[in-house]
Amino acid sequence: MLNSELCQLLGIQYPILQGGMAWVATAELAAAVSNAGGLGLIGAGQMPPEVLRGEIQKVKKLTTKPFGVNIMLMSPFVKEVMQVVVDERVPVVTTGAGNPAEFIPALQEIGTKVIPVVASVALARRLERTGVDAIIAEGMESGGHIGEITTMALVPQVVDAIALPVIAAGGIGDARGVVAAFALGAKGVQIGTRFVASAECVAHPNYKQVILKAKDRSTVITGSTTGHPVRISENQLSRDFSELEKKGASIEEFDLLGVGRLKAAARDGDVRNGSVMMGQIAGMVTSIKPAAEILQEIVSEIPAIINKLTYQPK
Ligand code: TUI
Repeated sequence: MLNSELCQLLGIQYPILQGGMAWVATAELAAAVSNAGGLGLIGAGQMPPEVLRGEIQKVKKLTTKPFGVNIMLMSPFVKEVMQVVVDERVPVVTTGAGNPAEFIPALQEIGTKVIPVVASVALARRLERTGVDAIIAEGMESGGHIGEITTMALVPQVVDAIALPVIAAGGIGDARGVVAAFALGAKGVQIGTRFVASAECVAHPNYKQVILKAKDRSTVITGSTTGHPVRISENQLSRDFSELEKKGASIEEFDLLGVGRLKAAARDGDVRNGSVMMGQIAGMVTSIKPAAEILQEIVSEIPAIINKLTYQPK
């Protein structure tokens, strides 16, 4: 039922990618999603290159299926991390938080599929000309580093602007979201927050609990004034950020407050002063399940959702 050209392109069963979330998406989660028929990804975040190599080698032991690495382009190790991905011949690379143009030729030379995340039509157009394989259009419903346009508005505009397959991301957490994304013209979806609440995800139990307890309005956007808006759960850290913004603090002051906070939340469980990145769909995530079950549930509910799209008088 759920199929598209993305499945052939990436060698996967379902056109569902797992978000490559820093400190959260490790080898265990990536392998679980890939083994279940989606595309699992390791979130490289700001990982040192040799740590990433270890994670890649672990995924290779846990699955024979295709997998990917998300490279966060603001990482201080971005060049070294790209080299590791090339050395290890990672099948798929997604990128975030910047323009990956300079890295694309080296990846494509070894046959790696390159799928950048964009938050605007302009960057989607520019990257299409560099020969990337697909584009992820990420709306501002997502957790973490975001753009300024919603998924509902961004996806159809990117679909109209380029010929490449578009993968929708941001605010998608169940079969309804998948069907909606396909209605907007997407050929696949990327799901992040819902997979954080999975058994295989290494995020600290406190972090998962924040997602399970979340309501629709539990996230806030911090750092808009610095040009790097980030969606996180509302907590002491978000209030501290908001105070800084009111004082008109510099980008340096923001960075200082932000350093190490994602790890503090995701690994040490400090959900008060740490950065609990999660998307707006956190409010509908109510249980922790194995990643394969999450994927199967989404896929199996799609036919019923499609059936309900047309009015059937009784
Ligand atoms: O990358 C993400 N989400 C993230 S990355 C992250 S870790 C982090 N660490 C330190 C500082 C900030 C974040 C947590 N969440 N999503 C993909 C994404 N990319 N969303 C938006 C963008 C984006 C924004 C602007 C992509 C390209 C872009 O263009 C810049 C340009 O050069 O045109």
